Amino acid sequence: MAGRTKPVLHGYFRSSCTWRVRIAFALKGIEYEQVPVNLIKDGGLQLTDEYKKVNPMQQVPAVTIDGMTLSQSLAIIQYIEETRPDPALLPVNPQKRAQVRMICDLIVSGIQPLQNLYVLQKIGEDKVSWAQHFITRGFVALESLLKQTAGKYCVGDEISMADICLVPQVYNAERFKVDVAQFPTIKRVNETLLEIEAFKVSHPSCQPDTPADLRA
Ligand SMILES: N[C@@H](CCC(=O)N[C@@H](CS)C(=O)NCC(=O)O)C(=O)O
Repeated sequence: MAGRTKPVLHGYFRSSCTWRVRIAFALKGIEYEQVPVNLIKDGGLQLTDEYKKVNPMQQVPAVTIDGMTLSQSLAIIQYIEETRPDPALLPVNPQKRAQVRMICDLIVSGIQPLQNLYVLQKIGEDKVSWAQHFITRGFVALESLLKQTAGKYCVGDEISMADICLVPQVYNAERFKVDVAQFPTIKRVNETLLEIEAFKVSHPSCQPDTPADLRA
């Protein structure tokens, strides 16, 4: 929109929560700037006093937009949806909207936090099996829900916030060597979404802070 300065996304190429926001921006055709926050370098730049002023939770993403800074990827995406409504990322039908939110919450509250970096660092040696356990447990539930709600995408045939949450979580599952083929609906919808331009341009393999050896 004319007169608006570009939003600034504080994020990390491989952060699934940051990827959600990149997908939302891409789907809506919103130009934005990226400020990388390296979650690994020097013990994690998200833990610096400087970044704590951006997001007191010391996580990415955070977005500076319309004169304020927001954290929490779904709050950011909801704000973008309410202020830049086209194309819509929530269905009009209240039942479908509820299904979209149910799937978002399952992923955003029920899976991702249990396999987040900070949690895994506390777990220690068992971190891979811990992450696999909670991703698999979540995907068993998600597969069963998607069998009821999915059309081409997570809920029917329109791309929604549920799809924005799904693709980065499948990427995480693959990083932790969870066999996604066990979940045919998740696998099919993910593959369909990965063909869409907004999901391609926002992929972790092609961000400004993607290291050379991980670039596609
Ligand atoms: N609920 C938050 C979760 C944010 C989050 O867990 N971010 C991760 C990357 S996906 C992070 O910054 N991890 C850094 C750490 O654990 O120290 C959101 O949706 O934005």
